[in-house]
Amino acid sequence: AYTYVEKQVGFGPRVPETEPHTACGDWLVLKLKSFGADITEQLGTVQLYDGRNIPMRNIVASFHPDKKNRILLCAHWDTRPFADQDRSRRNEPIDGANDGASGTAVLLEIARVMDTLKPPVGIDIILFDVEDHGQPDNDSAAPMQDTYCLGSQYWGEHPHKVNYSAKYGILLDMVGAKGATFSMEGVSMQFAPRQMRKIWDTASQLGYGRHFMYQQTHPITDDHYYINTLTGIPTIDIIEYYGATRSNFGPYWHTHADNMSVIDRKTLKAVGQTVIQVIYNET
Ligand code: AHN
Ligand code: ZN
Repeated sequence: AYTYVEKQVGFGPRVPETEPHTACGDWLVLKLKSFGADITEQLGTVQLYDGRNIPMRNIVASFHPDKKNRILLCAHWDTRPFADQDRSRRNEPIDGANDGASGTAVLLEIARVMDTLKPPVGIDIILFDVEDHGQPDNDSAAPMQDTYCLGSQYWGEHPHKVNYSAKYGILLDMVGAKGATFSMEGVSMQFAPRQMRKIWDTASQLGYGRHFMYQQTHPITDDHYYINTLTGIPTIDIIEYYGATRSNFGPYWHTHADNMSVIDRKTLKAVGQTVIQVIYNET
């Protein structure tokens, strides 16, 4: 998973409408195909907070599409085009090693494992685009709603398959930072409390209790919010979030410090191993 973070960061910031974004998207598709996935690319247009319409590319990788019993795993693969939480170079895009690349990398590694050992359920991996192009905190305009998560909003309104359904979903967001802890975030607890407990209990059993805290925190408007409200698939978010205030994420969040130096293999492993255990425990 660490090498998959490195590879994505190596393309440069994966900002929509840029060459690194296209190149990384092509690589993700190629890689997932090599692990035996059926790929559906969802191309659309979304409107940003500044009114501009831009192209969007969601990547759906399905394993054992014949199986009725399915689990949805997702992350965003785009990177934020600015560093609005930083003190310098605020208008430059970030590496997004943790915010974007980490969740995508863990899902790639899970896909690689599934190529070797067939899971007992069908799996759909969705890599959402244009998650992190939300209105910056220093914007002169009044704060607006629903400016993040444009790829997942698009998918929720136009699922890649008619009547698509899954038992539940797991979103990975900022799952690679050294010493990260994951709280029981409010939207996840509202829509999928049972799945939440099952996943946290599995992490504890595997010895990853230091990363998975049983403390409940405020709701966050992340991709899982739109999956829950638009499709009804109970979906949880494994996210490094410390509650209290809206922006209480890791100190690297939306700054240039979100680069390879914050990534720790141990955190990636704790999350990946937990999700793999949950999947293979399914019947
Ligand atoms: C907000 O910051 C409004 N929501 C969290 C979604 C997000 C941004 N996840 C990563 N970057
Ligand atoms: Zn972000």
